Amino acid sequence: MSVVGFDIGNENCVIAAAKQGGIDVLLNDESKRETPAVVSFGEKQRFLGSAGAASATMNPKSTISQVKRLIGRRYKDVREQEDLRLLPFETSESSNGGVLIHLQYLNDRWDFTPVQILGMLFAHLKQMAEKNLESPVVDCVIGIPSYFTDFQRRDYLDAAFIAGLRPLRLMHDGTAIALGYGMYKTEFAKSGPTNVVFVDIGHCDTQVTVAAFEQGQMRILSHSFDQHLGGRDFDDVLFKHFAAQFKEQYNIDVYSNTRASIRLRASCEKLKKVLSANAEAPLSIECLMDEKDVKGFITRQEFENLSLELLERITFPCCQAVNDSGLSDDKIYSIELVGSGSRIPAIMRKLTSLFRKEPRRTLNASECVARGCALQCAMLSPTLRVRDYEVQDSLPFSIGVRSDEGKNNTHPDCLFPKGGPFPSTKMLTYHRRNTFYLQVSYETDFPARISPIGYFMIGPLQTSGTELAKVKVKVCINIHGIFQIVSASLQLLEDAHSSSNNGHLHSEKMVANSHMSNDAADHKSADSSPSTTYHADERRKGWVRRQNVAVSEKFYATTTRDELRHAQETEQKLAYQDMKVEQTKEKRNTLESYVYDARSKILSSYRSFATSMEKDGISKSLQETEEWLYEDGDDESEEVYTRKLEDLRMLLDPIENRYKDEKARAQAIRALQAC
Ligand code: ATP
Ligand code: K
Ligand code: MG
Repeated sequence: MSVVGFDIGNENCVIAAAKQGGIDVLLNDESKRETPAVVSFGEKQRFLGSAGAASATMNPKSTISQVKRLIGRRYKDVREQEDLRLLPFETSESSNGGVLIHLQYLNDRWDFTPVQILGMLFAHLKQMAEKNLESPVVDCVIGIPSYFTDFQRRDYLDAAFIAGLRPLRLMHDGTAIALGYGMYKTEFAKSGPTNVVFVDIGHCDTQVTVAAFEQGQMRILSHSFDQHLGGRDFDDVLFKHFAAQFKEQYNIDVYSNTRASIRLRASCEKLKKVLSANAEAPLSIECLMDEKDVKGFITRQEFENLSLELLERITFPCCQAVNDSGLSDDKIYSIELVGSGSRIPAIMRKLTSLFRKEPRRTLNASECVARGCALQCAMLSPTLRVRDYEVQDSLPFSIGVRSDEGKNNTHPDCLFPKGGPFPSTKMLTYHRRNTFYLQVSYETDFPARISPIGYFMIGPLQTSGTELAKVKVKVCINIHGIFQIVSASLQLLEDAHSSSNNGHLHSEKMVANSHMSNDAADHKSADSSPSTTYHADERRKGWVRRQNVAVSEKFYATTTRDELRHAQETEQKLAYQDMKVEQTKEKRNTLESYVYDARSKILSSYRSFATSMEKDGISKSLQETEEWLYEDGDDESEEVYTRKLEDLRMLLDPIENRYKDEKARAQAIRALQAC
């Protein structure tokens, strides 16, 4: 079983695999280290990753990109609407308030959730990794932005499940980067913590993480981010600039034309990259709109002037992260800049003036998230031995638990404060007569719009109904950063006589839900079933009867078990269709090469083994097949190609046999003569 890390970007995905000797980044079919995060629906099959990227301009309505932006988001959210406006495919609000993607495929109308599309991308990456590593890939660690909410994290697990992956951890991108950076740096061992700021600028977002490295361990001190600031926004600055210019100069409105918009945006992205290495760059697009060729030109200086506001905004999450870490400037050892969006030279300058220190680029800017994830996977997986190293992450948000009777708590509302370590478990105590409810939500202003996380029903309680019973609820923020109720139990004090008849005495033991389980199939927790254990309460000279209480959970807008199973079936069907189409293409190619091969053999090696009548017949058949392949037979079923091939073989096989017999005879004679 292989051990891999996935970085799913808005633009690019990277897969890294841990091996005994170190970490390798895997190559895709085009021998590239980065794979576009694209799922495209062709006429008969899907094109995933690199194969799909080319379709973005050809087939914009059926090409899904930036699916990460749609995961776990509310359709009606203003920022979501802004994102959707940039995407050319059709969407609507799903029944649970999320996004639904509509497209035409295989003569049908399909509705896909972002989770399903992400599942397709995962399945593609899984397949790629398996092909590369020549072994199954199931266990993995997947990078996620630190700003991901509970829903988004659950959605990621669901998508991975659809693809048949089992994430051992969803890991904050910044934490993965820090791990890859610090784990093998022995110079950090000696003299107290070494504090490093990691700035990751991707396609759509900017994330800043502060980490403290010590001997054998690292601690994350803070995470900060701007969810809406990345390379894409710099493309947009250029896009707006040229859209206005072309309106003036050529009298075309690219905003009114989807295809023209996509093409101009893609050209602006290229232009931006050119400006990272050159002081000026030309833009030229043939037949952009209304049959007009357009030309433009911009200097790096102009581009930087247009980007002033964006450059300024990069400083905010940096200041926030340093603030939250509680470190003074002199305690920061270095600033590491990663993410391909950070390759704009002005960003380096801006950060240098902010930190009064030039950021370094020690890490591979595009691969460090995947590498860190692979390393974490190796640490969590039993298949590889890795040195002991402790990773302590920090919560990006405060999470609170409120019960329906607010006052009756023995704990603060904000149970898991921002900046606190996780994974983390807490025991809560409630005094109740019967079923009660817990409301779990984010306590911070952000993400206020999606502040509720879930709603939990604890009960029924098997009590007399008149007395208050003590209920202990064990809750946690698990390794994925997801809130869970691990168990709930009722504590009843009984005198020694009544319960000693019951016989079994257990030490404190609870039947936990499958929450902490790593089994992908189990990641949707089932409601717990009640069961009873006892333990001695020495102090009170009696027995505490401990009875497990059922917990049922209701999350806002999540995929249900049934939906997930259905999504998995759909994925298998679609994957089967893709495979069939690929096989058909292969059969067609086999037939085509057979025709060429046979023709040349008939003219050369088989020449003297066939009568001229046979030769004429075969040549005619080959000619016919070739013509058929380019006309009526261009798009036939696998079975038809197979049959055609067999027909040709029937004609050719007798001649091939004669040829082989003759060869064998000649060889035997040679062998005899040699004795
Ligand atoms: P995200 O982290 O937002 O999910 P991602 O991980 O796919 O996205 P990256 O691959 O880190 O993002 O960065 C992609 C961005 O980097 C794109 O906007 C791309 O245009 C930009 N980029 C790539 N090369 C350069 C360059 N040489 N100069 C400027 N920008 C570049
Ligand atoms: K990436
Ligand atoms: Mg990224």
